[in-house]
Amino acid sequence: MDRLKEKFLKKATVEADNVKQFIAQYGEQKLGEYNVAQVYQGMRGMVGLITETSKLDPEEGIRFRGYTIPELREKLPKAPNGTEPLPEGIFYLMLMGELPSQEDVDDITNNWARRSIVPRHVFDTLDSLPANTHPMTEFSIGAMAMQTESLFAAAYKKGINKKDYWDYVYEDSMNLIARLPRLAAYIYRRKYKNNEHIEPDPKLDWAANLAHMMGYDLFDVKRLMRLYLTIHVDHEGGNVSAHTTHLVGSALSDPYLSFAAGMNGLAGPLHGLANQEVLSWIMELKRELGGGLPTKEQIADYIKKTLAEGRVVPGYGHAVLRKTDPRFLAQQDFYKRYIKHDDLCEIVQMIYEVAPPILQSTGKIKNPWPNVDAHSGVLLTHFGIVENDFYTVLFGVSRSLGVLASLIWDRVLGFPIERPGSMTTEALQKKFGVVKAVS
Ligand code: CMX
Repeated sequence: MDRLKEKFLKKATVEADNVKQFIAQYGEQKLGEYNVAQVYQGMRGMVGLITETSKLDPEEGIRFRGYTIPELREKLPKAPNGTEPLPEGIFYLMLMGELPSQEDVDDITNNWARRSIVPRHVFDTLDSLPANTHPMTEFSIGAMAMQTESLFAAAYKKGINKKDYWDYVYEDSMNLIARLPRLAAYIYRRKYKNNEHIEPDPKLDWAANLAHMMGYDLFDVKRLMRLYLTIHVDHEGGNVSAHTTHLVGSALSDPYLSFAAGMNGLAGPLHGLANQEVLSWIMELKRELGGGLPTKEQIADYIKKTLAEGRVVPGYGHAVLRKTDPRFLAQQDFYKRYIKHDDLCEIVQMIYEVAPPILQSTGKIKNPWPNVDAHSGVLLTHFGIVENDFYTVLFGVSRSLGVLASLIWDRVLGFPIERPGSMTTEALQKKFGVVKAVS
């Protein structure tokens, strides 16, 4: 048994017992009321899930096991000479509920390096796809192709005790996480770099190795990749990618199937694909104005035109947040600290000043502030990663850490198959005594 798994088992045994007792004692207590609009409008604000790894506050933003992003940038272990956290550390925090030591993080780096070999047939599957396949489709197919390796599926077929589900889900999750950088880099190099691939470097940490296999060995790119893969990991349980992974996993579909399903949700333009959309939208703005830095007035006109065309302003708004996303602020800080001047990053700053009042003036957008996707693409572009339809894959590599840590906990806590109730409009109207006019 690996070191992390041994420590996790001790913690999980205590916590599973705690939850069991809590349900037995408080199971009948009421949690609140919800209304008809919430049922029709995406279940906003209805608590219907337990997610242990992180919690989102509308005003303050995300906390991972109680820690904010600025706290984690300071407290989580770093690579030698590094200034940004290693994503291995936030995985440990989400899984174990406590900050890792440097030894804990190094142990995970080595653990994932040992598990990182991607089977050949996964590359063959990707090679059979047409060149115009979207990288997110390839990423999801790649994760699905790896499902042949699922220890959970194999064990379930043989017959395993419910008590042991978590063990196989842990193994599958660790293997999948370990292999995702190689999968992502393969997709990148196949599509944009003449199908010329770069072997992993077993001495590098998880994020730096991804940058390396994509073809970026500069210290600055590795630093950005570590921050990027740390801040995108998790956003409590109700967002589409986390919720989908959890939902599909509740049917005891193995981690490969569950994660791929989550990634299909992340690939939507209202969710993770917004990072691709932001860059396209900014480039379209630049093209329309003939290049160079736009003025604030030009940006304002462009935003108004976007809204008038019935499109969304990508990178702005959020279903839960009601303030600027701290993940946006972490990236803004990265820009100010390490890059200092870049035209596209300056445009992002100008949009930040101009967009909120315009969005607010529509009277319907509940959160006029930027989310994580408003900034990420311009930082990657600064370092030469200009292929914006690849950006959501990087988001997906990071998101694996949160959704799979949660999936392990789902099985430890013995959560059942998810199956909320639904109603027809007719039944609901009848409940409230609505009489339909006869046409
Ligand atoms: N631009 C234009 N209109 C927007 C908007 C935006 N950025 N954000 C919200 N709206 C609109 C909604 O489309 C909705 O319009 P209708 O009433 O006509 O349907 C109205 O404002 C109210 O929406 P809301 O309650 O404020 O927002 P939702 O919770 O429904 O949606 C989100 C949240 C993120 C999907 C939405 O803000 C949006 O589409 N933003 C742009 C896409 C984006 O950046 N997504 C990334 C989110 C972060 C992530 O998951 O990666």
